[in-house]
Amino acid sequence: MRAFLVKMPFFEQEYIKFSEKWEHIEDEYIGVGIVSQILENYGVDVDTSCANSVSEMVLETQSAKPDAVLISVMQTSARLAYEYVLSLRKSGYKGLIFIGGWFAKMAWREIFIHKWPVDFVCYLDAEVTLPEWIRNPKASIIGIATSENWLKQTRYTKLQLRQLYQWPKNYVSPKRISGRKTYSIETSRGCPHSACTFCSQSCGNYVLDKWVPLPIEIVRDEILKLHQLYGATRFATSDDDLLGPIATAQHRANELKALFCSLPFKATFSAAISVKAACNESIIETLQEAGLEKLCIGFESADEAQLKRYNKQQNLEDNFIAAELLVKRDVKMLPGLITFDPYSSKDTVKNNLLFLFNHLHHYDLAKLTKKLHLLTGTAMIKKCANDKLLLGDYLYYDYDFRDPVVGEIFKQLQLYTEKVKEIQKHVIHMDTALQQLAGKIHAEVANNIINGIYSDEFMQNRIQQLVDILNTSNILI
Ligand code: B12
Ligand code: SF4
Repeated sequence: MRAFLVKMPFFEQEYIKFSEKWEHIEDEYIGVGIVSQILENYGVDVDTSCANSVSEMVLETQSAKPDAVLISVMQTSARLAYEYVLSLRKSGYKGLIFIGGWFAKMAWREIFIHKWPVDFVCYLDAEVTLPEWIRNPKASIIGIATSENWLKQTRYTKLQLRQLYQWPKNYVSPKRISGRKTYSIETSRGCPHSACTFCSQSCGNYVLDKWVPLPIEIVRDEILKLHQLYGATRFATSDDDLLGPIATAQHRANELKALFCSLPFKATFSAAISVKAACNESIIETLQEAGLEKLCIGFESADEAQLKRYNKQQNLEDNFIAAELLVKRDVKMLPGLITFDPYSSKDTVKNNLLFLFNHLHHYDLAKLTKKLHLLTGTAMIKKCANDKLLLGDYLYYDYDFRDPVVGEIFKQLQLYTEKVKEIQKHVIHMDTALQQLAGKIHAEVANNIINGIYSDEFMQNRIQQLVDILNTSNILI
């Protein structure tokens, strides 16, 4: 069999141009690497797409002449994926089309309801389903829906599907390319909470016990392999929650520390942990000793009502305790803070930005306009639909703000971001102290906007101040 593998590009990646995120997390997506490796393990010839537009992708597919096109889709590339599938069929392609990835996990029923001209949609992980499909694509496989069996598949319960899940036993090391600064590794899958109203894990998580750790020996082998092949010493863990349930989080941190400290070379890693775990100083200390370089941490909100609406596992107090601890221990952070959601009030915005500036001492420009992405299949969608705030469709949902004042604040912050973002691209190359100085300027403008002062002159004045700082630092713009 010849397969053509597509990682659907994102249609919107504007923030990468000025966000500091990309310094530590590379754009490596291991889901496709795993799919590719499984196909090769079973003797399938795999071509991988490098194209960045639908027309190029169609041309590439035509010249690859595959029997099957396999596409990995995230919510943010769903519409593009739909366009590609339609264009491909229009171009005369008659082979198999197979959709997988997080969008498929969440929206597989929608794909059939809307009659996409595709043959298979995988809503479980590839390790669990793909080998059987390669052996016999005509078989009826739980986790791979077709237009004939999808209605039947909707009747499986989460519990039944979870019983199928055996990830550590069939772990597949993803296919890689050389030359990355950071390599992604998995140490676990799933999330022990799996209940946030906006997150995919709350309804697309089929992991047994909701979170499953990979045996530490497998993690070690993968790290050693990546070091030997590519000289890798920096790793980005792809786990939603590195440490799992809070009761065993310290134990897992100890295991990871023992692993990293026993490596024959010095390695560092970035990771996501829960706020609950981050309230525990001993856990943070253990991770720092293990080589933690950067922590992704989902505070999500510093506003009581919003935190409840998101159904996070931590409470407001936990957020402040964790923030204080992480700042005290000088942990580099990528804080998750979703300020704007359909129900945000002026106070929500204020509380979040105050938390960001005054407690986290974080001034990333992208945070000013951080708006909740509504993901198909999540509880938040249902709430917004009931309240008639929902716009768009399952391919890309948007919404109106319930409070028009919040809509105006968002618009003004967007306006400022637009004006300043080219300058900010220079700012991210400055040293930390200067970056903070620039951040304080952003904070000042944001504060004014929240307080209803929309002055173009003030914005221009502060932007000029920023330019002056850059010029005195010999960064010419
Ligand atoms: C690393 C990561 C990123 C990285 C890199 C992503 C990339 N380059 O693709 C960055 C930082 C860029 C990122 C950004 C975003 N991300 Co992100 N990210 C992740 C994270 C933490 C790990 C991804 C991963 O490696 N998973 C491990 C692999 C093994 O699992 P997998 O990807 O699901 O792949 C398996 C299956 O899906 C399946 N599969 C996948 N493809 C295919 C294809 C076929 C044909 C088949 C059969 C099977 C199959 O088999 C694979 C192997 O088991 C996930 C959470 C998670 N744990 O998955 C979130 C996640 C993918 N991200 C998510 C979101 C929402 C975002 C953002 C929109 C966040 C935001 N608001 O800005 C942006 C979108 C980027 C954009 N501009 O559009 C959501 C996706 C929601 C959705 N329904 O699509 C996730 C699931 C987080 C969550 N819990 O909700 N992300
Ligand atoms: S946001 Fe984080 S804690 Fe909440 S369900 Fe998703 S992965 Fe779990």
